Amino acid sequence: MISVILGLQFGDEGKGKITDFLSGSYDDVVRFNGGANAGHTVVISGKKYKFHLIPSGALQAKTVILGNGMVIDPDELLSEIKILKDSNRDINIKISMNAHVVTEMHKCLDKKEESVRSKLNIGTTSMGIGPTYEDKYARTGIRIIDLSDINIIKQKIETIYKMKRELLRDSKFNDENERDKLAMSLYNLGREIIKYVDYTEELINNEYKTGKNILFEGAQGGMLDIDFGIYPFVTSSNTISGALSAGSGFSFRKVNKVIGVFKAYQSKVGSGPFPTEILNDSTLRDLGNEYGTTTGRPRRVGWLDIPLLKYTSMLNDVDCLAITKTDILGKLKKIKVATSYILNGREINYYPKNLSDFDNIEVKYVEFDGWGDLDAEKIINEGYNALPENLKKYLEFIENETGIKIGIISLGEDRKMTLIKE
Ligand code: 2SA
Ligand code: GDP
Ligand code: MG
Repeated sequence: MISVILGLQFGDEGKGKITDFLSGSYDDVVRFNGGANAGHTVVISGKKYKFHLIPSGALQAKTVILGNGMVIDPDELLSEIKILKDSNRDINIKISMNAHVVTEMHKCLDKKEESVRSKLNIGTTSMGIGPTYEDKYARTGIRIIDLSDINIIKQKIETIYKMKRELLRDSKFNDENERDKLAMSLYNLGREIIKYVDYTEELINNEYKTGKNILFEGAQGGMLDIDFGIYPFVTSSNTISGALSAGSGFSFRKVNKVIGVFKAYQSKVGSGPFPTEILNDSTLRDLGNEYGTTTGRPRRVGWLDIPLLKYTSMLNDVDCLAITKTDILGKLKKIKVATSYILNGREINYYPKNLSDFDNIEVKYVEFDGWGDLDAEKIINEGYNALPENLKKYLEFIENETGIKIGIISLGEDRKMTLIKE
């Protein structure tokens, strides 16, 4: 079985939880986009694990692979590997030679770029993601394989510095000695990383040929996609299912199942339009503990948005939906769901592209009653029919609107609080 898991909203849908839950049935789990901007949380019997670079299947799969589409911060990578080793998890970690390297200079550039964006400030995670992808596409980027050659590292740092000199003018990287120090530290980190480096595209395809089950894990969400998200309030990579091919070297034609994860409501970190945002009321944020896994930033929260969900389900060609945080949303007495948008008096059947349209759209909602606290253990034992009627109504409404079945229902943060609907 070859599957891919994607987020269908603005990230933080609970992809990490669903990836971990499913990964017991897979041999390999592969990341193909983004970097340490991702924060994927997994909870097992109350113990919390946070993954940023390492795929969230690391607690169950035999091999985890960091594909060429990723941007990798070597310091962060080594500290995540150490956490896994310290917990005695015996796992194969493989990293693509072609993945790009995030350096301290990129993190510095991320902050500088944000400061010059002014009103169009994105609210990035400051993890150096954008500047590293910029260098990749400018063909000046440092790849993982380059870390074994100090001369190449130095040359590339000088080229990046020359291209971005204006932004780096008042930073420590204006000093040649600091750039040399950076090159040397990357070279030293490279010596530790080299043992994990491999021809990952060959590896993944060979695993497929020998009948292994492979799970691809997307980072961020459909509305943060560089092409289809609400540009420019997006991340710098493609976050949809099709990206797995370019980001890992494995053909999308062989994928059997696309699993789209969405939260029962919505959250967003960073700036930009959020049509169903709940303003001036932090109840849902507090109930759902909606704070960034990577940065700790408070997340903006809002109601589930059906036009958005239909759009990202189309882009990803979703076969099966997974809903998370049903336990949180049900605590509210009244719940709203956006069903359509009105622009200039007319219902629109597309997701707006023009930023100014977001200032003028009116959102139409339908209302549901909450379903109170969930008895997860009883529901897992007895199955779908043991769900509260109001939650069933909510789920069936979403299935009817999207035309896609909900196959996984998450009832709490812990791995075991997960219901599979046959
Ligand atoms: P970047 O850093 O260049 O990728 O930021 C660009 C936009 O993408 C958003 N983004 C995210 N949104 C939600 N969650 C993300 N991961 C972390 C988490 C976020 C955190 O799991 O909680 O800890 O704050 C993530 N990564 C990128 C970002 O907010 C910008 O809007
Ligand atoms: P990801 O980036 O999509 O992997 O999501 P994050 O891990 O950043 O954020 C999702 C948060 O919701 C994490 O803290 C999860 O532990 C938590 N979570 C996932 N599913 C559920 C659920 O069904 N109920 C509750 N209460 N928490 C959940
Ligand atoms: Mg997250």
